[in-house]
Amino acid sequence: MKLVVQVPCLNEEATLPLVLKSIPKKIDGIDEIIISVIDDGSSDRTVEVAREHGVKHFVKHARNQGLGRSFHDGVLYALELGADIVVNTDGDNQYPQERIGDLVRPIINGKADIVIADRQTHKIAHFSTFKKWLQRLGSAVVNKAAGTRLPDAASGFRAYSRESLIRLNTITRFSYCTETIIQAGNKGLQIASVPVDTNPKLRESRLFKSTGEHVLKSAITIIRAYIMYKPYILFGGLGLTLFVLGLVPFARFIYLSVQDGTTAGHIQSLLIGSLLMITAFLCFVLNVIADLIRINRVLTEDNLEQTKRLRFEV
Ligand SMILES: Nc1nc2c(ncn2[C@@H]2O[C@H](COP(=O)(O)OP(=O)(O)O)[C@@H](O)[C@H]2O)c(=O)[nH]1
Ligand SMILES: [Mg+2]
Repeated sequence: MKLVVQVPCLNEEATLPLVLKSIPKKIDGIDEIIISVIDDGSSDRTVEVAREHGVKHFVKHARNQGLGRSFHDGVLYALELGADIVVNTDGDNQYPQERIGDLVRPIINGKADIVIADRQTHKIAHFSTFKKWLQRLGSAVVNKAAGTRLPDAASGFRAYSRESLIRLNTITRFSYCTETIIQAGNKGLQIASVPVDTNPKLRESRLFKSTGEHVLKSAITIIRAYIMYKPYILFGGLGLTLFVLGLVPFARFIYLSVQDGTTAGHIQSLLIGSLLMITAFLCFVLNVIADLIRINRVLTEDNLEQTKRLRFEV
């Protein structure tokens, strides 16, 4: 079994040595461990530092492309190297690389396709109560969309089997974390969780400058995932709500018109009711279109899966 440990890096010269030194040299059940560094347009000495620490495999972006794209390119590179398992860890030494052996175990034993390290965010000292609560809420929403029960959906310390990587197609550019879970859940892949203790924080998150930005970007990713995988929940739910709301003014119009023996003075209700009904109808139409596009995407993804199998066959 070949394991590729990939480290996406944007200016990580200070912390990368700690990460590289703590990646195990030997893991039971793994014959070869390869480290690959994805340099996402770093302007510091990240690449030189990695070389000095023995890294031989690099994916390089001349310009910053974002973590999502870096993950995507790193995965294709690892598959080209013939990886059976790909572990992703961050360059800021947030995650305990010593635990990579435990992370890959369920995949080696055939018990999981993807393993996500649970950072046990409720125990992290530097997370505020609000951030911990957000973390829980975020994970709950992702689990709902994916049909999973994972404690920590935003963790970037993960192991993926070759099979899962052939089936996943990430499109988000800023982060792949929630997207891969929602896709994997909807494709029936088995996702396991392993509790880990995180290392002390060495620097602020660069992915999100503020909690507000984090919430907004995560919300957009999750809404998009719903539109992609469960359009009926969004459009169907909205359409049904508007339809029921539209019935109220209609009922009012009919009731008052019969009682007064004239429609005069009640046309406003009819108008509002019609408007709500038309909007509800539009939602149902959108639902049908989204579903048709979803069917198309399934076919395209099937195609991509076959292409990847041909390309990465070892
Ligand atoms: N490739 C790439 N990596 C990034 C970018 N921003 C952050 N990273 C890397 O992604 C990982 C996580 O970033 P970090 O700032 O620690 O965000 P956190 O996950 O919120 O702690 C680190 O290894 C960074 O080097 C980016 O724009 N591109
Ligand atoms: Mg970090």
